[in-house]
Amino acid sequence: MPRIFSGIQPSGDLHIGNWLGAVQNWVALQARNECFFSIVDLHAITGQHDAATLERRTLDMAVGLLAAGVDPARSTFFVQSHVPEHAELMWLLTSVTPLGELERMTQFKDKSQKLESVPAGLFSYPILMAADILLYRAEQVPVGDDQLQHLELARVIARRWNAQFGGGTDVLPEPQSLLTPARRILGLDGQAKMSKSLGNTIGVLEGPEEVWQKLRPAMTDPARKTKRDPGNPDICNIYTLHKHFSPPETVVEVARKCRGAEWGCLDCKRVLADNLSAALAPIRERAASLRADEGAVRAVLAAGAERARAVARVTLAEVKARMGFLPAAGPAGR
Ligand code: AQP
Repeated sequence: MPRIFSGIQPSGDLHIGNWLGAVQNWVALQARNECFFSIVDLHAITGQHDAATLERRTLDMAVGLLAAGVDPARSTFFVQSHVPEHAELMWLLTSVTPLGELERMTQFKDKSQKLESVPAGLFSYPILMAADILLYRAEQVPVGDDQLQHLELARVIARRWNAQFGGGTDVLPEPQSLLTPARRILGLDGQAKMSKSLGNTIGVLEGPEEVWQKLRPAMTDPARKTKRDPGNPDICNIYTLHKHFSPPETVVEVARKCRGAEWGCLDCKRVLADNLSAALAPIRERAASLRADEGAVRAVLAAGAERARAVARVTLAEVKARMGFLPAAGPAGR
């Protein structure tokens, strides 16, 4: 079976952009692939890191993903920092990562612009992402649009490492991306990518009232000033979300009533709020029962880390051997 790796940061609540762009795909891929899914907490400290909330957010992310359908019986599901080989491989890969490539990363440019002091971790984030993938020799990586450039860098790193140390073989295979049709979901501002750190999200586990309170002020067609003006659904993010959450006949009705000014934006949002809440209701219900037994969630993550480590140790040992390190003898070598 093809091997897949994908990760998500516990930098905030699981949102519908993550769900449509990545997690729904993860769930579908489990049936016919060997999947490794990780909550990448080491990545989360490259942004606004709050030590007081990291543990809670990591557990909440685990609950959200399990509730969304990640199945630990079929997939290896774990927390990145529980597998120390990720950080070690990252360091080894820094030796083949071109500085110029890191400087080109648009996510680094965007995020660093907003900071007074830029942590080095934000700059080297793509090397850790490459290590995450290459540690499991994953062939495919389901991602949204935003991660494509990082994935391309992971391919460059694999290529350079293989050329230098692979001895004529692709010890670290070059990973391919797997995109969903929802590769870039916009936030409630209708402009930026829906992003945990931008506060423009709808959480997968939010209840109907919270969803409605967030959708009510959300951006629509900016040219539509009053209910009596005809709108243009093609430039309206609410209409895009209808395409993901409403049945096809409703999508057609929304477009017609928007263009004909039969519905105001609030009417249209009300229908979306109901459909979106209904689609996510089974996930919310499963999350509530998972929350009631947090010990079981921690146990799932512990078992996943064991399985992940068994694979990670083998790759790391081969990488170190090929890079010429003296193998550790005694307990340190086990
Ligand atoms: N808006 C989005 N549309 C489609 N896909 C998205 N993804 C994230 N946002 C969207 C995909 O979700 C997966 C997990 O993302 P992540 O949390 O690891 O990193 P991210 O892309 O940086 O997500 P956020 O929400 O924007 O987090 P912050 O604000 O902390 O950086 C990835 O596959 C991603 O492509």
